[in-house]
Amino acid sequence: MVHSPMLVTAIALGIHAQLVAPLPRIPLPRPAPGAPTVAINDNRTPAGTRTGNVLTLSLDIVETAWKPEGEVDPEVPAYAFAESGKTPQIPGPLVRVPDGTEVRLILRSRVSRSLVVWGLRPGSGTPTDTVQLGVGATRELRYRLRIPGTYLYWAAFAGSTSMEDRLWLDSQLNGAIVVDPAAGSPPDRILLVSEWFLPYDSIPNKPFEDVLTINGKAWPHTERLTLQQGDSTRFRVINAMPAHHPIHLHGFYYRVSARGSWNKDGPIARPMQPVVNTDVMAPGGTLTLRFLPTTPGNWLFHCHFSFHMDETVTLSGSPRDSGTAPTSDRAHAGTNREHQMRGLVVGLTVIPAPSYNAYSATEPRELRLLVQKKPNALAGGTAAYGFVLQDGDKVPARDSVALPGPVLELQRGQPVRINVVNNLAEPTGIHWHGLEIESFPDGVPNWSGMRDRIFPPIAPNDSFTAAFTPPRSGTFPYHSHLNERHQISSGMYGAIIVSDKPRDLTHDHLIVAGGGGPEVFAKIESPFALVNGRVSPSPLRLTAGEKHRLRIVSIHPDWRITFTLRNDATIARWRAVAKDGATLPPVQATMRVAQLDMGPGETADFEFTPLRPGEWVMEVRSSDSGWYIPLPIIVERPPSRRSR
Ligand SMILES: [Cu+2]
Repeated sequence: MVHSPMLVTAIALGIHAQLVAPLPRIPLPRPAPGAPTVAINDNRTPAGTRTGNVLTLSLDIVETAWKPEGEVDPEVPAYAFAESGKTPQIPGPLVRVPDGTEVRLILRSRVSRSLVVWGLRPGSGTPTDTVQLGVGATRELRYRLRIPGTYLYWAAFAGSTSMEDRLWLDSQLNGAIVVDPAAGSPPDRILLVSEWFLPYDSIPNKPFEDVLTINGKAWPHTERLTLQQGDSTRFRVINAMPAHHPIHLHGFYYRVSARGSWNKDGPIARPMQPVVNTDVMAPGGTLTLRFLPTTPGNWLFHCHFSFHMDETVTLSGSPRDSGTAPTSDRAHAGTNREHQMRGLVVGLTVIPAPSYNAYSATEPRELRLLVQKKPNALAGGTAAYGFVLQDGDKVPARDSVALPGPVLELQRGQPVRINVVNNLAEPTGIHWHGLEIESFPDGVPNWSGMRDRIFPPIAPNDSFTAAFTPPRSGTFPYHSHLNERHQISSGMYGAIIVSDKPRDLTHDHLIVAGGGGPEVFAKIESPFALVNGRVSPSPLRLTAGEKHRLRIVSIHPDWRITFTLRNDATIARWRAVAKDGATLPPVQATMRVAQLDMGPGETADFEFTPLRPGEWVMEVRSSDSGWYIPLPIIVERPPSRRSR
């Protein structure tokens, strides 16, 4: 298939259009007449028949009709795997066996295109281990699954060389493979991420239709998971897409016990396991994690790229074929639906334990945080949306906006009540990302909270008070959790620093990289990004021979960002001390090269001791698009020597 260079770039970057005008929608292909309807696979029931250590499995590839969203949303054609004689499934049938099982597989094509199948025999690490499947062909395979882990088998049109070649018809040929250790695995859930992508070169600004799903459904139609407060929960996440995903869990940290790829996996030794609330999955990657849902209520597990969880990735509203005008529920549904979450979001409801007591606190500290708008403040003349803290009775100017938002300096263990006043002309909701607090103040409109007490969007001219007690010292972002691609891009982000004692600002520095205006599809070379609120940020001043803490917050909604601390000659070395606000255990707090790649929502703290005076720079660079913002770092002599 041939795409325009811009589209190829867009696919490669995983960046999609920022739409200003109403969406031009694309006529969708229709499923073939009589195509079987797909069954959604929750990945709980292993396929095939296992006798002793032999699994017998027969898989067909068929053309199907699939509803990745709701009942009134479009139905699209997609090839899918089916166990012979059973309903085709998206994702494909789950292959789950104990280590050492022999697989006797019959693979049959019932479609009109030749295919190539990858990953049936994972663990070898050999991506060239493929099966060619001609039109109507049958192949019989025997092999042993030997290395415990989480994997993906997948297929594509013959001639494809990677997952990137898949667009829509072959995009759902994905299935999970789990090889359990002989002793078995604790209970878990498998979440497989896939994309159905229809490019369409003749409509500028919206040259595609796209839907992203988890186990075959997109939010708000993804399976809602019910967990018990205090019950250890395990997920195996499989990314069947050629794009990264910063995977964020609200309310809790998770422990990563394995990071793999579709054909290779292996455990991380327990002392080295990252404990994080956001982790970037690689294209084709897998992530095995567990967490303890210690606080009841509604929580989210989602991709933190705004364009993987918003209207960019829904088919709702697309005409179903070229002869039909848009008849979607969205076309009839008021403006409220325009900004709801879509795509890669899973809702978790944690049922309270009998011992649960609702949060209460005495003598909270009161903060008043205004959400405001300043016209013409950003690239391209767009308005900045952002925050400003009110100091006492002095009301800030209605158009005052701090970029990034003011640092919320909180004290560990001290109750706080943040009164968020919405001075925008649109609703919002503010999320205190990474803080282990109650669900209700967590800030996801129409979701956070419990039972009949659910957080509503903060309406224009209304306010909301988030009451919580930060339990842990560290660096966290706060940001809008409504219409994120617009509101976060426009400046609705900042840092929360929770401390045990007042910070020494001469040795404790904050670097916040975030949006600098909503991106315009045709201008993706432009930064649309800010570091500490500026395109040319003010230098940080450090003292030679002394230890400094650098707190890095990556909160651009659209981009992964690479941070590199260097001078003309060399990249610096620094000591990692915290990730996502959690202090690293000593074995992980190692000296390392001062360069890292961070997705939206991640924070990382480092200790840096520059040995002598000089000029350094923190290079802040989009990992994908190449925009670059240098943050100068000036290392001065210690005062004693300076005064000589
Ligand atoms: Cu994503």
